[in-house]
Amino acid sequence: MKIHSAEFIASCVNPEQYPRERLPEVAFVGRSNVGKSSTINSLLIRKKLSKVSVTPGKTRTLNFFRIKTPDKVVSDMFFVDLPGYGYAKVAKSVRQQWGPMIERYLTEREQLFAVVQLIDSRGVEAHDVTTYQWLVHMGHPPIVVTTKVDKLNRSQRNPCLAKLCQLLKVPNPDEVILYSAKTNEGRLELWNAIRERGETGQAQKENF
Ligand SMILES: Nc1nc2c(ncn2[C@@H]2O[C@H](COP(=O)(O)OP(=O)(O)OP(=O)(O)O)[C@@H](O)[C@H]2O)c(=O)[nH]1
Ligand SMILES: [Mg+2]
Repeated sequence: MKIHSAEFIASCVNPEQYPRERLPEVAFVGRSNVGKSSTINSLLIRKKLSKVSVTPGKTRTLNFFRIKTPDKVVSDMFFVDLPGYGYAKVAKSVRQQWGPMIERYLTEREQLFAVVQLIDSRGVEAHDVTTYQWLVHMGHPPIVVTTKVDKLNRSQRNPCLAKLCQLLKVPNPDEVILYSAKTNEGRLELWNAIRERGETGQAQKENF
C-alpha cells in the first residue's frame, strides 16, 4: 500500500474533541506496550508519527491520524490510536478515565469501520480475551493481529498461534495476522484486511 500522506490531527479525551470530518475510521486497541503505536507507524511507513515508548502507558488519549492512499476503498480515512488497557502501574485515577473513554468511542462512533485488536504473540492475557469477546458482542469483530513476532523463533510460532486461537475462540484462525513492526512482516496482510472491511462497509452503505 502506498501512502500519499499521514498526518497527526488531534489528541482527544472526549467526543467534543473528535475530528468533525466524517471519514471512515480504523481503531487500534490492545494492552499497554503491545505495539499499537509501532504498528501504526509501520503500516504508514513513518518512523515517528505515533509516539512509541518502552514504558507502558505512553498513549493516554485517543490520537487521530488522517491517512490518504491512492487506493479507492481506503483513499481518505482516520487511524485512531487508543490508550492501552490493563497496565497496573498507570495511576488508578487515569485508568478509571481510560475505560469509559475507549468504550464510549468504540460503542458510539458511527464511522468506525474496522477495529484492529493487537495481542502480544508471546502470550494472551485474560484482558485480551474479554476485550475480544466484548468487541464481538458490540458488533465489531476485530481484525486480530499478533505483535512482535520477530521475538519468536520459527518453532514457537505455530504453538503460540494455536494457543491464541483456542483462548479467543476465533472463528477463522487463518485470518489472524502475524505482525512485526520491526521487520514489517504482515504489513500487506493487515492492509488487505483493513481494505476488505472497507469494501464490506461500502457495500452495506449502498444497500441502504
Ligand atoms: N521487537 C519488537 N519490538 C516492538 C514491536 N512493536 C513494538 N515494539 C516495542 O514495544 C514497545 C512498546 O511499543 P508501542 O508501540 O509504544 O506500544 P503501545 O501499544 O503503543 O503502548 P502504549 O501507548 O503504552 O499503550 C517499544 O519499546 C517498541 O519498540 C515489534 O514488532 N517487535
Ligand atoms: Mg501507544
